[in-house]
Amino acid sequence: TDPQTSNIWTEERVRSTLPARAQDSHKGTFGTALLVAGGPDMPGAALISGLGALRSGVGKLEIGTYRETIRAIAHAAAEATYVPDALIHIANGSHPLTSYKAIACGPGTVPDALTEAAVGNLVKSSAPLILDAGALSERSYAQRSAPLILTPHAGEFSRISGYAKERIAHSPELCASEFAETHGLTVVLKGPQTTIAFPDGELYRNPTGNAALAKGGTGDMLAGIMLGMLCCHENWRHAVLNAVYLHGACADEFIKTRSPHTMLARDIAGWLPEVWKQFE
Ligand code: NPW
Ligand code: AMP
Ligand code: MG
Repeated sequence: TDPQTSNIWTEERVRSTLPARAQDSHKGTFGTALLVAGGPDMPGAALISGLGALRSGVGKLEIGTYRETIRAIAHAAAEATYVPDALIHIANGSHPLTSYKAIACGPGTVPDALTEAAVGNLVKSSAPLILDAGALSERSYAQRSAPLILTPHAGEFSRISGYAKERIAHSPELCASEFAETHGLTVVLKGPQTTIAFPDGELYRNPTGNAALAKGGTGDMLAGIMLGMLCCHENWRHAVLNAVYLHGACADEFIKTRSPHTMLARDIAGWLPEVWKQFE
């Protein structure tokens, strides 16, 4: 069993940490988020994560993706602006990263050399950075002052850590916190009970969510929600924890009246306004 004991991120903690949206604020108050997501074969991941971010407190959202993906999704995520061929421009250093409040990379991207090169430059930026899905790889992480947050499921976590899947299944909390402390980053180890391990050993278990989430696209949605939350929370740890909590709470709300078999990842963004309000 894990020597480390986790806290549960409770409803009370969510209530006390969700930010207000100040009456005198403007979009600049919340900043611009960059979401690098989607590929020719996976345009939906950019749309799903984009909707998650747009629903979660950003000031402005830029979606960095392929030109054909922009054409495919722009009508459905009309509030966002777009950075064409972002991976290429980030990888070769021609897209400036200095103005972003937070960055997420990975939903719907493939873990190839181009993504690796882009991630290498994203890690050098000074913004809080979420790496998910295709942006997750076995690599070393240069020291950075802003938070680095990895959001793997158990399969991805095994791939990036080298830990056996059996070990992760048996001791998820120990594995997540060991990796987080060793590499000085935050691990959101996703699963039926998501574990959140911060680099200083602080450890939480998320109590929300259900098997309606066991479906393609839900992780992409979480990455987007977390990106948006980083823009509206002052405390980045609260943003991470509240994103995981509310993502699961939306699925819990869904199955009160509908079959878990039928939920779409994008339904989470549909429920979020009502569910978030319940905790404000
Ligand atoms: P299994 O299934 O037990 O044999 P991959 P991915 C293992 C994008 N998407 N949860 C599992 O083993 C993503 O953003 C785009 C899940 C298998 O070997 C990524 O860019 C969508 N898997 C890309 O697709 C909608 C677990 O891990 C491997 C696991 C690939 O992402 C779908 C799966 O990992 C998707 O989100 C667990 N708890 N435990 C879109 N609409 O555009 C072990 N595994 O191969 O990285 O596949 O997660 O689907
Ligand atoms: P991904 O595998 O990246 O698409 O992410 C899947 C998302 O759904 C994560 O947030 C998981 O925690 C969540 N999830 C998947 N299966 C379950 C389940 N059986 N119960 C609760 N949450 C789940
Ligand atoms: Mg995923």
